[in-house]
Amino acid sequence: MNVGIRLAAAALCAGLPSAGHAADRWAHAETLTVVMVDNRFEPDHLTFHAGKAYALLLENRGKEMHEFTAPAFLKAATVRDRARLANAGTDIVVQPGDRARILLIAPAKGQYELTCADHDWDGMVGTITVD
Ligand SMILES: [Cu+2]
Repeated sequence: MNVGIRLAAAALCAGLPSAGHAADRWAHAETLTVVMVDNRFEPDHLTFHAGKAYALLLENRGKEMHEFTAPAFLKAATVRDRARLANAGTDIVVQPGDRARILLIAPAKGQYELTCADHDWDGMVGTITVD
């Protein structure tokens, strides 16, 4: 009986370090804020470091709905909660006055396109650099 309890406790503790490590990875995520206004991103050039964890905070301060449309970037990144992504994982929709916080690990080095699918015609575009 005692041996059984001890084994169970050992198994439980053995499971904790990895769970704690995964939580740490997100706990130390660096916040990168992008403000969306009518009709542009501020800033419109974003830089991430490959393999680093980020909390991408999107704030829509405009009167229009805006989207963070970055298909290649979002598909290549490790996104913690992919259900938050719209349009087959290619973008993040943010309603006027709303905000979205997406935890992700930046993908491989490179340049990635950023647009707002609703206002790219009006120059609501940007660039994402991963170095
Ligand atoms: Cu827009």
